[in-house]
Amino acid sequence: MLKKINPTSTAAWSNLQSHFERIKNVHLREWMQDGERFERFHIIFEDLLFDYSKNRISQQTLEHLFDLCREVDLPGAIHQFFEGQLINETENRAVSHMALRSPATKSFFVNGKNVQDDVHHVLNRIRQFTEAIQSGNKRSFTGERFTDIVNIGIGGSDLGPVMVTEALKPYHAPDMHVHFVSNVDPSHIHQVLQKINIRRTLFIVASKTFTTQETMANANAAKNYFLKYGTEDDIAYNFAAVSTNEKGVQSFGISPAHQFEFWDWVGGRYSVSSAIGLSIACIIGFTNFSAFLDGLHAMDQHFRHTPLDKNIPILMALLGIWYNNFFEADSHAVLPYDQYLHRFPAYLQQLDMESNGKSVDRKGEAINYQTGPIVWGEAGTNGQHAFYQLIHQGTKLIPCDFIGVVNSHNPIANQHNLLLCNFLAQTQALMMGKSIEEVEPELPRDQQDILPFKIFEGNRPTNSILLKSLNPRTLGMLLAMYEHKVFVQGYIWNIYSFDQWGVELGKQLAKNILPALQDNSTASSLDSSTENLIEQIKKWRKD
Ligand code: G6Q
Repeated sequence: MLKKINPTSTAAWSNLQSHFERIKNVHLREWMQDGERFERFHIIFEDLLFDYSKNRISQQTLEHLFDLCREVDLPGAIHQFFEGQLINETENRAVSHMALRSPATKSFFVNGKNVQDDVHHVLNRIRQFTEAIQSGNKRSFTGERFTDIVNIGIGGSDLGPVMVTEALKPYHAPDMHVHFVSNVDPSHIHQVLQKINIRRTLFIVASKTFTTQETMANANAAKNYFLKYGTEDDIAYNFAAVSTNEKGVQSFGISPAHQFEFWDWVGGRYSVSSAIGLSIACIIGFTNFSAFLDGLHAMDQHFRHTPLDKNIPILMALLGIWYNNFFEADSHAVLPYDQYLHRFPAYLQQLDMESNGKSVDRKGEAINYQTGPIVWGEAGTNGQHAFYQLIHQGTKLIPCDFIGVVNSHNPIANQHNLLLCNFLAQTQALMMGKSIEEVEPELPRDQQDILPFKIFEGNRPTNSILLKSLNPRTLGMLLAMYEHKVFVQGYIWNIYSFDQWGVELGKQLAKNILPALQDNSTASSLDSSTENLIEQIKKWRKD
């Protein structure tokens, strides 16, 4: 059981509060007078650099934050997490995605059982399967090679594979394409079916439960479309499934040879390193998929064994708490300066907001302090031409993570330098701002009236994360870094990060509404807005 300590009742929290009052108006320009600041406030771990010097902190701030970690016994919680204890208490499950990328030679216990044989058995099957797909040894019902993979899944069974396959596009097998269908909107599957040749397509139904409404609707649509060309028996060739629900998969008609299992100790949004990554392995090949798992594992080890003051996920988490709970920042922007990472903010939205968007603590009591921030973002430089105005000059404090990649896969003229100079300039501008004294001399006399609008307050905090290059290993490291940041924050906020009861109510109500939309029955006990919207939908359908 995780400890249940209200962070705001700790001595460290009170010290942080008084410390905040003392330093809240200090400008980053002042902090930056210290020429050693970068030296003290950055960490290089393999090919990943984390620079946190552009934050509104002093060494003293960090000391108070480390005291908070010790007072709530964060090291003890990390130990419980890696020991595979049942820390997802509201679902009575362990949370052990780290086992999925742990080497076969090391035991990894989940609730007292060493799971490494199971994990590596499935990994071996994934290796054989993906190698057979890529080599052409495994073929479609027509005997043709597979050229298209369609992953059908949603939420945790979609966002990870989408993000990773996009991020690792340079590693895709030539002449193979991967597609994703997630939305129950029939237009989504329609668009994908339009693009593929059914005779050369492998459908992967990715669903932990194999009962998710959206996924089952799309899987059935794919099956019905397939049956126009092939027979029921042919499904065995062109469909595969990733699930914990063996029975459900079998009754869908998928052959046991194409079933890949995972376990209830893998949460949906933490499942990208499980068999849910099958579509990734098919498209980038098993060697690259292994390198991705190794990167995740390397960061797991860093998180587990590195002291607080050198531990990247812990520092990221503490900085987030500092802004969220003391500066009252209510959102956090993630801004990747790499086009291949364009789905990274969407992936993090689920990871972070579904985990830490909670308002009841581990004792079951309502919380009276802020928990998870709103996470959002967009690839740079596109974001610069859209919403950066608000980050620079709006009324809200928005801490940002800038993520840059040093070596581009596609060096074209000086474009990559143009990208990186924007990355660096933005973090500099957010930090330094532009004072009245700096603006004034630049403005012609007859334009002095616009002077107030050209001032940048600055003092806007950023983290800079640099990868030497974007490859399977560094991507794995980046991803695990955020996974563990979320763990640390949720633990300190005294919430349960690994359940998601908040997504249930809407699903339940949708079941009640569906019959009313489909026929003339009326849904029970509806409010007047919903009732009238249903009426209008029906009326416009008849028209
Ligand atoms: C993630 C959630 C959720 C889940 C989807 C899909 O942590 O649990 O996003 O991944 O609802 O669920 P299935 O994989 O069971 O279809």
